[in-house]
Amino acid sequence: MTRARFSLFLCVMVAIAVVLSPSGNAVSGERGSAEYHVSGVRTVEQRTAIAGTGAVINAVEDSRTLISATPAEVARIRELGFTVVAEPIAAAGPGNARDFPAADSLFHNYEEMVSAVDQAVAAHPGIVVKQVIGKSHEGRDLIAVKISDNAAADETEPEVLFTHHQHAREHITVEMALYLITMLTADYATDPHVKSLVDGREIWILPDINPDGGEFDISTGAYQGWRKNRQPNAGSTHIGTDLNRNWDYKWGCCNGSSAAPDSGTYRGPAAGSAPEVAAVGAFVRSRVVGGKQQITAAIDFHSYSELVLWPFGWTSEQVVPGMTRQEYDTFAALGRAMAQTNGYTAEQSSALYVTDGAIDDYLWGTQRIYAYTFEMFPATAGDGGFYPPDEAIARETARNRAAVLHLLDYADCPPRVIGAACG
Ligand code: 0X9
Ligand code: CA
Ligand code: CA
Ligand code: CA
Ligand code: ZN
Repeated sequence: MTRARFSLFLCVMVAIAVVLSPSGNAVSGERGSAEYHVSGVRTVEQRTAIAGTGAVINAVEDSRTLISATPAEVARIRELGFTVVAEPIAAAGPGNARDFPAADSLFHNYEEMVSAVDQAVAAHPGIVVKQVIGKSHEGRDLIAVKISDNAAADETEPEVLFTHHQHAREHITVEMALYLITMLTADYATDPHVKSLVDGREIWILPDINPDGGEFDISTGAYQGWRKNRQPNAGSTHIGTDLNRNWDYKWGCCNGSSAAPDSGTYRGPAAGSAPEVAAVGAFVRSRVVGGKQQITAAIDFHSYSELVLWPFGWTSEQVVPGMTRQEYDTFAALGRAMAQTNGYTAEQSSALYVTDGAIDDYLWGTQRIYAYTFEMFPATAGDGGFYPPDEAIARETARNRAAVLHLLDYADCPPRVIGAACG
């Protein structure tokens, strides 16, 4: 609906004291796209066609696919011959809460995340260092936490990168970062495996690379279903770039993102146009020391669907320029080994649907970093989708402990996982 009709709608709804649906809840501006079911979807080609309209694919079920989409994207999916049915929308809560709903208070908002990091630095000064690597569009600090022995010094140890919260509504990924910080520091004194990895690696954790989107998502007391950052778009009233379509490798190449600013997968006007992507990208490139990228392995955490994904996302092919058979086999073997530990499904990311401009393709394609995407709990919309209850945090973050330690184990030489040598 138009902004004017929308305001009228809002006034009427408030006046008659009816509980507002979030699609009508624009206290802080526009909400994320509405959610739908597309039925009869069985193949990756069908999903890629649906994603090609710019719709966000949220989950893949047996024959249905759950999406977030604008009205124009829904119309295009219907033109493709699919049946698209709107999902019921949860009721909204009180306005301007600027925090998680009380029932989900264990989740960390941005300020709580920063104080948790500061506490870890204070409690373990030798092995935890905090850096500010840039600012979000709205001016929040983008934080990197380094964990290693002699953390203040740049030593010649394999470096590993964990990135979190590219997508605003995927709050459990921030909890994953805080879990890793707590686990690596608390277990350092008692667990020889953790100690040897902290001593022998330089571990970079970026707990929240889309703080503006995350704060917007919880700004009203009702989840907004927001995905993108909060950067305005020139010539459009619609806000936000999908950070995971804005990376500078085959950006916009392959119908795996949208050119429309109102889309959930809007790729931005240029690669790296989002300040958050620009800052994290510059940080990654700053880890090239003496001509050699120090970071060898990475995980970018998302939710939901319980998946371990590897590049490339821009093509359904396994072996292409930029990915040899041996490199693909390394990705697959390490990915499957990690999935063995957490029970997720392991596959090439394009087995889900084609994406372009995603971080893992960038990290591998330009930096030769063995970069994975994890889609965390839950597996299905029925178990909470993007908004699982806070009771799930402890279990579902610890669930990835062994997978993360496994990646750290192989960070000295990922191809070792298939018995291959390193250069
Ligand atoms: O679409 C995405 O960016 C990821 N799914 S999410 O529901 N968290 O938005 C999946 C990305 C898969 N593609 C690559 N990893 N390249
Ligand atoms: Ca909280
Ligand atoms: Ca060190
Ligand atoms: Ca180093
Ligand atoms: Zn995501």
